[in-house]
Amino acid sequence: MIDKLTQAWGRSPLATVDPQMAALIRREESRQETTLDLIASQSIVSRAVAEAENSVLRHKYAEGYPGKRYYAGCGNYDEIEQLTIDRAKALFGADHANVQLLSGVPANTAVYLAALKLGDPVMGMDLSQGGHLSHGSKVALSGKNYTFHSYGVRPDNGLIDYDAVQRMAGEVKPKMIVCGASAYPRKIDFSRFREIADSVGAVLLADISHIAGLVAAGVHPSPVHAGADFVTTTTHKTLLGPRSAIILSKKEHADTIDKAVFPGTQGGAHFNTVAAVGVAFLEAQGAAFKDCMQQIVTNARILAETLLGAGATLKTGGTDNHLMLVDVNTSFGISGKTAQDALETAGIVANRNTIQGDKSPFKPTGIRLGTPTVTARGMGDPEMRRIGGWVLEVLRNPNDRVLQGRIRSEVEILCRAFPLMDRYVTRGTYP
Ligand code: DSN
Repeated sequence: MIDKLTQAWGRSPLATVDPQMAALIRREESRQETTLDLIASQSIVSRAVAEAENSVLRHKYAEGYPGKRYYAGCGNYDEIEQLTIDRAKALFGADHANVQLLSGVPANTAVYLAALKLGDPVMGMDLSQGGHLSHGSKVALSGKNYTFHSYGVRPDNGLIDYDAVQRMAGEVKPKMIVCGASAYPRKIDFSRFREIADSVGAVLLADISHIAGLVAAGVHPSPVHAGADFVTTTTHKTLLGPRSAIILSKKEHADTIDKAVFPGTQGGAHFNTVAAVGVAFLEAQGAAFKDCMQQIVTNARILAETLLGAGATLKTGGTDNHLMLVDVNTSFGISGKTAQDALETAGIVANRNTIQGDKSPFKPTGIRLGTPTVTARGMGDPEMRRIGGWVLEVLRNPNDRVLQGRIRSEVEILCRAFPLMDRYVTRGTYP
């Protein structure tokens, strides 16, 4: 009886075992295949990354670090983790890398645990002005555990107000300054942040989750080269890897960072993901990745120019990275939510975003548009001009369902010319 069970169990395809879930996944595959993803914090992975992530490495605990595990049978895991660590260090030129992070918030949480005491003063960018929840938002653990002081952008031009950051640092004497953003369309001056941190004896954490691929490719200045003590990044945005994160640090922080990750804030790492991150980092050393990162920036610039050329208002007047913030209230007299919904109906997926000056975080007046996914699918200059034209048409006529339907069809035709799913669905996975 037991034999019969074990023989049968585990060998039937998903569509047979759970047709409901299989159908939902198929529906999502179809959605991704036929829509334009302009969400700046997302991207797609290569087939090689997907294969590593979909491996038997998911089956095993390997708590600890290479050569120091709490379980037997970890020899392969030691080599996999060390390979990923070595590739991370080489890619960013860092002294030390921890590659076990489950995602971005755990990465920042571990750095805080390693470098701060409860209640310490810290500075981070305001969430509503482009920062991230884990940079001291009152509703997040960071904001509850530490005394965060938020800096922002200049009202006149939307750029980070470095002079105000310097003044605030002099007043609050932070133990740490957090730089990096989730919605900031310009280059970040990490050297300036280093100078400010040095002037008050603070350590510097750069969260480069959004721009890590650009940094790795030399398309954006590196905080590692600028001397940041800690650098965190997710691996699934411009890095084109699986959903995960890493911490890079100076040598002197290596031990405290590793202890803060495990056992400080996490249990067992997900080693199928660690291996997939390693594959993504190998790919990121190649010429094709560098070309892709350059094109991500070029595509963002072309999209921005298309919108600006038609009179739209972009925060900071444009972009020099992978994203832009469109002030849809000033440009089209609509809310961020209306813009987001109208675009989605037309097959263009983006997110509403607070922009500097918004009174309520619940009623943002901006949308954030990003180019990582469409670029990784192979789209370039002409496609970006078409996409920009569609965005303008939709935002000028947010209630016109006929128009949205027409554009939805055109979007689908464009998307099918840049197929996505063929790289993942192997014959037999979904019979
Ligand atoms: N939520 C992500 C973003 O959209 O920027 C960051 O974690």
